[in-house]
Amino acid sequence: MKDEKLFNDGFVNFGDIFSKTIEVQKLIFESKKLLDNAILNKENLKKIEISQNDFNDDSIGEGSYALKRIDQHNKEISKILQKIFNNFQLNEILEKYLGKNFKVHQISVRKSSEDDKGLGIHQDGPGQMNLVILLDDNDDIYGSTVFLKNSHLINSRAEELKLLTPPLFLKLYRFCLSYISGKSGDICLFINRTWHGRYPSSGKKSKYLMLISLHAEGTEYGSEYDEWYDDDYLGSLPNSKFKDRINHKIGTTKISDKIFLINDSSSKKISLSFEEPKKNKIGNISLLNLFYLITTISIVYPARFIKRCLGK
Ligand SMILES: O=C(O)CCC(=O)C(=O)O
Ligand SMILES: [Fe+2]
Repeated sequence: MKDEKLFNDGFVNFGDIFSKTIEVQKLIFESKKLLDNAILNKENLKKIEISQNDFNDDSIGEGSYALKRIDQHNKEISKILQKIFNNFQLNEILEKYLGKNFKVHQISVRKSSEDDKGLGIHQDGPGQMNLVILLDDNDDIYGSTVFLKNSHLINSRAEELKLLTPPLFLKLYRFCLSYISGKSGDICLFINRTWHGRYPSSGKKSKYLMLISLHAEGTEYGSEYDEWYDDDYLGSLPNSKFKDRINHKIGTTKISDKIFLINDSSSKKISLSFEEPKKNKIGNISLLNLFYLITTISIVYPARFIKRCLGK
């Protein structure tokens, strides 16, 4: 049932599936506290032992902030995440989507502040999925991750079509966008091939969430802006699925210091199947997305042409 929704829409809310087994309120409290402290000390992160690479502001959209490797920075958060990723049912689901060797990479908390200007429509790496834990009730579009529903089925990627649009377009196309509605503590999942962004804030409240990037077997992960987990932190963890998933040296082949390839196996990887365009039948694309494609192309292409002419 939930599978079907995820594969049709590109995103799904599983609900509060961990409310009985994990301390959700503690996770919410500690995550917000950690990011707020980083924002407060953003000019001097060294003082609070946070590396510059772990902290993002503006680079993920003006008026928003994110802190990566939050489990390494906070023991309570780490314990709760270990419980989540060692959960048998969730592990089964994720292995079905991403293959049994899938890796967990960025575990971050993100804040959309009252000044958030939004994040333009984009896609992320092939086969990537994000696990989202809502840290606030999500009952309106403002400051929420937004999606063009079922756009993961569009054959071409947004960058191939040169359709990476600025946040301004989100307001223009609000009626085409969906967001994951839910309550704080809900666990959601999305396919990063789905065209997505973040809607600007209403100016009235901020919104936090936890974003955990999951990478499929046979794909490369890592980036020049990210740091791998410290050996000291990994060494301090009890042996578990979680420990292996976040350790980039297990089940991988090194491509470079910053990029690793995840070992492949014969297991099925549903998230990667969407990257094979022939399987994504055009009939599956909604009229709304077709409308979005046609009208954005007719705005963006001529605008770019005019800009180029004026620039000469
Ligand atoms: O900040 C957001 O809600 C969007 C984040 C995003 O694009 C992602 O996690 O891939
Ligand atoms: Fe993204």
